[in-house]
Amino acid sequence: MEVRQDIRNIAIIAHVDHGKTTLVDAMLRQSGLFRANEAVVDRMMDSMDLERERGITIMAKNASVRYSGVKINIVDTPGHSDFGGEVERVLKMVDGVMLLVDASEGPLPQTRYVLSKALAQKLPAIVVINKIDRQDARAGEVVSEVFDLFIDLDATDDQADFPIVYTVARDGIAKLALTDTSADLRPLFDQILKTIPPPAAKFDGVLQVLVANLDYNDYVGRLAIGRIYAGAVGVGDQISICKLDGRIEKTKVTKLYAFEGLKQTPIDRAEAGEIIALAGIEDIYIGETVSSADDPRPLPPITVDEPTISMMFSVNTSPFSGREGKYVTSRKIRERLDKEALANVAIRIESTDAMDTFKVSGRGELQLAIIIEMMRREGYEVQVSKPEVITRSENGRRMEPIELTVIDCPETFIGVVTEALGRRRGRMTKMINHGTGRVRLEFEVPSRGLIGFRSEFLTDTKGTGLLNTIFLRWDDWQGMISQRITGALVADRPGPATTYALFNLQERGELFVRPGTDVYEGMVIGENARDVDLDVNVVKEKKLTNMRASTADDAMRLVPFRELSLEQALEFIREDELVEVTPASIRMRKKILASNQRPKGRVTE
Ligand SMILES: Nc1nc2c(ncn2[C@@H]2O[C@H](COP(=O)(O)OP(=O)(O)OP(=O)(O)O)[C@@H](O)[C@H]2O)c(=O)[nH]1
Ligand SMILES: [Mg+2]
Repeated sequence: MEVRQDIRNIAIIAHVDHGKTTLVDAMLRQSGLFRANEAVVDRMMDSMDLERERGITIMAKNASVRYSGVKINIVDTPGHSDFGGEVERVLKMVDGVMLLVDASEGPLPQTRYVLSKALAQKLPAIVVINKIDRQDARAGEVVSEVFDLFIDLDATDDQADFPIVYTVARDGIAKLALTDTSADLRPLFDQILKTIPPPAAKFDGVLQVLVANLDYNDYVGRLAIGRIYAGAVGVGDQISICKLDGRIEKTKVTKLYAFEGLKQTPIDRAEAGEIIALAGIEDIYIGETVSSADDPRPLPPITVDEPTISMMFSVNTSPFSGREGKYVTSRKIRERLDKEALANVAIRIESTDAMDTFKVSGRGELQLAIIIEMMRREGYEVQVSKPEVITRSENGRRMEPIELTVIDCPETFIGVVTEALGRRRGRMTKMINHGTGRVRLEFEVPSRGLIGFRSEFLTDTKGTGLLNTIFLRWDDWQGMISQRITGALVADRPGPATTYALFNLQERGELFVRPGTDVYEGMVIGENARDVDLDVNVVKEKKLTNMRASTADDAMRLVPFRELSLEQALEFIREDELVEVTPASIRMRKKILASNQRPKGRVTE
């Protein structure tokens, strides 16, 4: 093994929102990549539309900066637990991590998860305590909580002897002690060069590149991103792709890139230790190895944790099918889902007994909702079922996933939250009172009980609560958990909803449609306050009488209807209902549309 001093490879990992992407921004800015007056957006790495809209990172991405003659390749990762698979696989590209922790919130479930993955790969960590500018920052305490976390995760002495850097990512400031004065990130850059080992590899060995990420570039199409573990690669070289199924495919390198700042720059040749992107290879997937043409040596494939939740995706069978989307057939849907699974190792697609239905499994509701949202923006129509947890059987016993649920909320809500989680078979395991008026509660809850919990929780805590969950273990099936206890208001015939009909229905419960919305028989148009489904006529017109009717419509004041987002609709539906998703609409419907074929009765089991 030899080392090369001119490169460092590092990933930035943390719980959601602790400031990873903001810190990468500051690092890019300070490396002199942009002209002083050049306008650059915030959170530059969050380049996908959905990332910008939601303010979260969804996919891991590469960038690089140069400091003191050294190229630092940085991988920004998502912090939301649903995208944990992204973090696991990109750790294969790096020699160390920056573990970011919010100076007020301290370590949260995903901090633990990503740290455990980094420790398992024996990566050294720099602990970065970010947001020390917060009014409620408690940096000292947070450092000792982080230390406890390392110990709890069986870190080696070396790992637990981590350096600490304090930052205000938003202002681009880093310091080694809270009392230091500093105006930039130099202390952090210096610490990276000091702590993160330079890549070690066999430079004259047989070429081995593990593909850890895929990307697309408008000019050259698909890019396979990975680190060169051994050997070197140049444009024009003959190479082989070691496929996941054991096949070896020969091809030639036509385009090779390295990361410079936010961009991929064409290069002629790269050596072990560097992170590169290869273009022009159509069928290349995550986990495959690029190796020499005549002596192919595959690296162990990438494995990530198993999915915990699944949903059925099927062809839109509503009467409105094909009205708003471009792609509606099962073949199109299957192709799109397969493509997703190739770029996203934490997703699984399976066929089912029904020809036009596919089972899609992932790490959480958000991850699946993001896939649906991307599909509808691309012009797909699809209908999806209520998310279900994946169970397994061990020695003939049915097991289900249990999640550690960490809640941070004002003291006054302890009662409602405990009660709500109790109904969902949650057990409180810890309660910490910081003495600030807020408490931290920890529960063990079956994943099943958490489906649809988030919106209830936000309502219960008047938007002030923080909720974080993470897979803990498999355990015995915890028994029945009741779902939505209200029924649905279901349209009994097609047509446009009328003000008159909606006005008369609104006292029964909350409505999801506005006057003029086209409905069909079996479409869920509202929530019935009682625990039965109710077939209703929403297209009814007022009978014309001899009386002049001009004032009547004005007098009918409608309570504002509630337009459900995709995630809210997924949380709302019951087992006998579906969400219909098209580029223009999100509708909810009964699985069985015809009223006379639907079983009637109370919806509670
Ligand atoms: N007060 C304060 N806020 C910060 C600081 N750094 C980041 N933030 C804010 O924290 C929020 C989250 O920042 P991001 O950089 O998107 O966090 P992230 O860790 O990349 O989030 P995910 O990728 O979704 O996990 C943003 O509103 C930032 O402006 C800081 O040093 N101080
Ligand atoms: Mg981010």
